[in-house]
Amino acid sequence: MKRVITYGTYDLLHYGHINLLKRARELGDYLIVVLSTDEFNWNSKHKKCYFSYEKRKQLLEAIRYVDLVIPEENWEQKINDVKLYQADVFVMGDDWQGKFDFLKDYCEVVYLPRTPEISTTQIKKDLETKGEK
Ligand code: C2G
Repeated sequence: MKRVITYGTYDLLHYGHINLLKRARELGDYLIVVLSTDEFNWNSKHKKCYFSYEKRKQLLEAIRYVDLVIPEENWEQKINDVKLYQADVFVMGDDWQGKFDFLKDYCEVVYLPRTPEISTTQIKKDLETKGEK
């Protein structure tokens, strides 16, 4: 069984995330999503999530491409995760191009093209603008 692993916040889940998860899953037989906890997002990524970790986990677990959701608590856990979950492929969107090449010593590293026109930031901006009309 070819195991794929990917990381993210996945807040305000949108079709760009789904596109990524679909393609990641197609690279193997089993997809693990390591989901940033609320604390990690706030302390290390300076992101305030709209949905809590539990709600974001619930959403991801409902996606047909996702087989397992586990917490991402720090930047340093990836090597251990790849070993512990026996991941064969590490996948991220290409906004992270090159940032995780150190994992090539442990597994295949694949950066997939982002879905360009959608982002959580854009959604929030659009909602604010619409709210002003
Ligand atoms: N993504 C995408 N297209 C978009 C938006 C996001 O392909 N329009 C991808 C990102 O490249 C990433 C995944 O969807 O691979 C999750 O995106 P985020 O939740 O923004 O993840 P991020 O905050 O970048 O967290 O340790 C790594 C970090 O946890 C990554």
